Formats: sequence, structure tokens, C-alpha cells
Amino acid sequence: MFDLTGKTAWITGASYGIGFAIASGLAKQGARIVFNDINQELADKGVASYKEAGIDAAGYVCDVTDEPSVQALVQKITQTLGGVDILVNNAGIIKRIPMVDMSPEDFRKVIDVDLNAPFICSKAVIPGMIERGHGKIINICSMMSELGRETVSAYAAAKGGLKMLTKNIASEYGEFNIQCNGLGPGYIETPQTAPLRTPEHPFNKFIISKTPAARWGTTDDLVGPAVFLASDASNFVNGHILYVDGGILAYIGKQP
Ligand code: NAP
Ligand code: GCO
Repeated sequence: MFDLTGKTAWITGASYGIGFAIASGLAKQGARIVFNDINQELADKGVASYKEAGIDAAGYVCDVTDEPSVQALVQKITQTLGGVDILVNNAGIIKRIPMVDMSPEDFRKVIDVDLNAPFICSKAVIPGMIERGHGKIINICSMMSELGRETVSAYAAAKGGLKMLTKNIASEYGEFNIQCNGLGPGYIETPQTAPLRTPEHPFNKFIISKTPAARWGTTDDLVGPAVFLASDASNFVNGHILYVDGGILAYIGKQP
């Protein structure tokens, strides 16, 4: 039930980081991989990285906030590979700025990539999924889908919205055998969190004290849960946010 042979998976923003790890895991289960990045250099680098991992991934340049280019990419995937069976809305940015110092432009930019883009990409693939009678959409949520913290107001608003978009897609399209779920990573070692993981950064120790597993997550920790949500094993799981956080959301934190 975890076999993805014959399925086409499109993972957005997956030249590296969490998207790359999830795509690699889906490929190991037999899925054909398509990914996009915002510029050619990164897309080329991504193709080379997948090749190194023995994966023949198709990489395209596409800004997920731009509906015409998203629609064009989905059309190309449909013409060449028969359509998108699994969509992982992974592309995302964060801007860590105290809210009162944040410009509306910066706030909008985060909402655009982290919330509007998953709407645009899901809207582009759902008609084909309805036609083919099945589909999986996995939205990469966050601890910030549930919790707030200083300087990440836009990101938390986006990821909170993404949780509800996930539930709404599940509600609106479940009858067409489309399952839409969220994957909520805890704090994971990727370029996005690199600024928080320098040895002298107080956040480093803080997160370890807030995580029962007493460690940062790795992208490998996310692969099994992603395969589950992408496969027949989760055909009756819909509108669920699967947190992969080492227990952060269950824990008050180690007393100092
Ligand atoms: P990352 O290392 O910053 O990678 C993000 C990827 O998204 C990059 O490839 C980036 O491409 C791409 N991207 C950004 N804007 C894009 C756009 N407009 N169009 C297409 N691609 C775009 O981030 P990550 O840590 O792997 O995170 C991936 C996802 O997991 C994000 O949604 C993030 O919010 C979420 N997440 C991360 C953590 C964590 O601890 N790392 C935890 C929970 C959730 P460029 O390099 O060209 O910008
Ligand atoms: C931050 C981090 C987090 C992680 C992740 C947690 O500044 O708090 O970047 O937002 O990226 O989303 O689940």
C-alpha cells in the first residue's frame, strides 16, 4: 500500500531542503518526480542532485505565486507524464521581522508564497485529479500552524491559513477520491533554519529544551510520513495535519 509505482509527484521548491528529501523518498517508492524552482541555476543544480541520488527528476523554472506559469507547468506535466497524481506544496519562505517593523510588502510576500501559492498549485492540479478519479495533496505546514513566536507573524498567519486551506480542500474535493492533508515539520535542519542553529544562538538550546526528542529534526525524519500521506495507505485520511515534530506540540518544555 506504500507503493507509488506509476504515480507522478510534483514537489514545489524542491531543489534542496525538505522538498528534496520528500521527493527522494517518493522516488524510492516508485514515483516519477517533477520539481520546480524559482531560477534555472537552482533547477539545474536540483536535477544534478537528484541524478547523484539515482533519481531521474524533471526540473522546471516556475514561480509558484504566478498562476499562468503554474498552469503552464501543470499542462506540460499532463502532456508529458499524464498529469499530477501527488502534489506536495513545499515551496516556502520566511521573513523574521518584529511585526511592528514589518512592511506590508514583506508581509504580503510571505503570504503570497506560503499560502496563495498552495491555493494556486492545488487549483491547477485538482481538475485533472477529478478526471483521473484520484489525487493526493500534501501541504507542508509548520509548528507555526499551531503556535506563534516573536518575529514570524506573516509566516504564522500563512501556515495557520494553510492548515485551514488543507481542511477546506479535503472537505470540498474528498468525494472525488482526493485526499488533502498537511505535514507539519517541527524544527528541521535545513538552510531555512540555519540562522537559528549557530552554536551561540540561544534558539538552538531553546528548541532542544522544547523537543522531547531533545534534538533538531532532519529531513529524513519527514520521508516516512510523506510516503504515508502520498500512498494508498492514507486513502481514508483527509483534512489531517500530521505533525512530525519530535513531540514539541505535546510538551511544555524542560524546566531550566
Ligand atoms: P528552504 O531550505 O528555504 O527551501 C525552500 C525552497 O522553496 C527553496 O528551494 C526555494 O527556492 C523554494 N521557493 C521559495 N519561493 C519560491 C517560489 N516563489 N517559487 C518556487 N520555489 C520557491 O526551506 P525548507 O526548510 O526546505 O522548507 C520547505 C518547506 O517546509 C517550507 O514551506 C517551510 O515553510 C516548511 N517548514 C520548514 C521547517 C524547517 O524547520 N526547516 C519546519 C516546518 C515547515 P529558492 O532557493 O530559489 O528561494
Ligand atoms: C522559526 C522557524 C520555524 C520553522 C518551522 C517550525 O523561525 O520559527 O523558521 O518557523 O521554519 O516552520 O515548524
